[in-house]
Amino acid sequence: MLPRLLLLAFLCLGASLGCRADDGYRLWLKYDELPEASLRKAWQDRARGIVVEGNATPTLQTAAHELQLGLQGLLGRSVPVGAAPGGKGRIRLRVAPDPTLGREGYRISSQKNGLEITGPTDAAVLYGCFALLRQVQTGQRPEQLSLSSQPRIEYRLLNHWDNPNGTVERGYAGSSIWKWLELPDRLDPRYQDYARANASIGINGVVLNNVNASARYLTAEYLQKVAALAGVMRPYGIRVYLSVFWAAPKVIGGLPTSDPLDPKVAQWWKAKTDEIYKAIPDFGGFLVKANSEGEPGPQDYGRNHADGANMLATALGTHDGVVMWRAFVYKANSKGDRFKEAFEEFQPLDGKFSPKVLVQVKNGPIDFQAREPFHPLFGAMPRTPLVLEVQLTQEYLGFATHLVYLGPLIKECLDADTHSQGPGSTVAKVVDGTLEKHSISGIAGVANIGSDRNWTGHPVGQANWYAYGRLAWDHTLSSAAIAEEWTKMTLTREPQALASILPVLNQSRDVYVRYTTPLGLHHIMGQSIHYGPEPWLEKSARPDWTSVYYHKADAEGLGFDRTARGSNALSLYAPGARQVWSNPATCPPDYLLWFHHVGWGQQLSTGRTLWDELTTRYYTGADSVLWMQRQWEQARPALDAELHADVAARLRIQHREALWWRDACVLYFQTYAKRPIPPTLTPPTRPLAEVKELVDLYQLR
Ligand code: BDP
Repeated sequence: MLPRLLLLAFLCLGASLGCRADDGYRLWLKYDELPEASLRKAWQDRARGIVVEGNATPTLQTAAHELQLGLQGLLGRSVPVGAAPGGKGRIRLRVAPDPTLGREGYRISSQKNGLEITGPTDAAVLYGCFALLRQVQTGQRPEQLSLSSQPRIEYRLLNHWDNPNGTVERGYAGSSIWKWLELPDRLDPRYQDYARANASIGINGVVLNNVNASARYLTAEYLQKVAALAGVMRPYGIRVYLSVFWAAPKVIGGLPTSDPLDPKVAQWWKAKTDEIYKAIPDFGGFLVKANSEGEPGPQDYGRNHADGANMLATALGTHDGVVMWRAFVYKANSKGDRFKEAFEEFQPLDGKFSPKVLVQVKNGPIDFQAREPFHPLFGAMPRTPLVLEVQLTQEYLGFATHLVYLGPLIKECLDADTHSQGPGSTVAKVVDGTLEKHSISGIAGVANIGSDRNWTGHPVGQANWYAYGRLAWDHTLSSAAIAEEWTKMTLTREPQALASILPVLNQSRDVYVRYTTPLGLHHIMGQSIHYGPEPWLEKSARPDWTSVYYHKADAEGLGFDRTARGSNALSLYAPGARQVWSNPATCPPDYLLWFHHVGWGQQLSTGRTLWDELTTRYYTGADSVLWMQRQWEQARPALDAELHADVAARLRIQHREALWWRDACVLYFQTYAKRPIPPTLTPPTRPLAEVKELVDLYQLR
């Protein structure tokens, strides 16, 4: 009797604590009891027990355990694993060949006695279990449940930019979650929760370390640590990968060179690769940043990117791994337009890469700006599988302070039409391999994850991790549908609160663009740390790290002329895509200053002059943050108090900083435009000099 009472007391305490203490650790895998009794009952009838059929592999056991954990929480009663196969209300997990599902697709079907989750591999069944939990969590009913889904992209990776010393390059959520000093002896329980979260959205690979890589990861000592992490990930269908330092044969191999065509170098990589596969038989492969931003690479020896990538592919030999070679390059002393550089280096190499190589391309041609046109390499390398790289960590989007839901940004790139094989040749079809008939395909998200209790710093940063995974699995999902799923699983299913929160998520990226870089402005942020406005920046280690290089403000107007009269970067796009942007009169305003130098007094398609439109966007953008605050406030009754207060506080900072961006940019560009702020707007009350000082404060100079 006593234990029962104690349990009751614990539950009561838990329930009362539950009113305040949502620290975000559980992400979208909340599994709190469904509030609706009838819904609970409907699911309970179909979920009395879980049966694993056939060989209970570690992944199937993991799947059964997760399903049990989830259902017990959501339905508020015990759901045993291993219930009698003949019993009613059982959920059967079964690996079964199904040529219509690919390797990782699942099927959930209602049966007379319950439900069945099947798939051709145990990982597929695991994905099916998470899909079923998602149904329950988002409040769907079980009657006539029939679902099947398979991923459109094969390699769905997170890229961590984590360093051996625990720092995270461009990380804003604490330090690295990988505790290299403790590995391989101690496995932080967090690794498993990380793996659960990834598996729940179909991520099947993680690159553990920064692309600006340390050679240390390839030492025998570190490979043991990597192997320990691989052991945690394996039951979740996740493979580990490493970023490699090109000069490793010199730094840790004692060779005098890293020339990819030197037989000793090739032999070193071959032996190293064999050593890795001995420790980690399902190792995923290598990610390489070479001859970029000071990193060494094959060009140091007069070789090209294909020489380097192919040598590594040869080292992989028959091991089941791939090389992801990054196309994020721009020459150290370039005089041209940085927009064109990756294209000029990589496009001529199309057809020269070996079959195990994928070239990894950022979504846009410059560098993860709040809005970029799609990278011109998409569609222009039909004989090479291209990995789309997007950034989830908000390096250029307000760190972990600004609420910016990235679903629309990722989707905008995936949906962009390259016109490479006529209309409808979207980036998504290039990336998933269907357009150019590739047998391998990949997508990578630069992780926004750190040691903060809630993983991502900003609570809504979790939605970006979630949305990335869901789009990597199925790029045809809408970003709004994903936002709704995430919000229901993570925050609330209360209809009024949803009606307040969802527009905030869906519009947040556009709002951010408006108060930072409207009309196609780009790369005008604070130097080095990439935070806050610094449009006046004119001196840096290289011209293409300044702001004036990109906005080109002068007495006449604003914007980078990339037409034939200017850098002609537009010529890199297929005619159909180019046509959309090449005429300033018809170019969508969101991309205008990416491609055109436009006169201050020029009338835009919006009916306003450039100057008036620019200032109006800065003002409406900053004002929209107040709207976001009001919407968030309305959702308060439905949300955990602590979480609500946290986001509300961040929104206050966001508004202050939106005003900072607005005033900095409007006042600075006014020094060129020499026009008054439109009469409907209230001019900034502080002078430009005062705003400039704020940057110094943030940059800690
Ligand atoms: C830039 C980041 C830099 C990264 C680089 C990259 O500022 O820290 O190393 O991208 O992607 O945006 O390699």
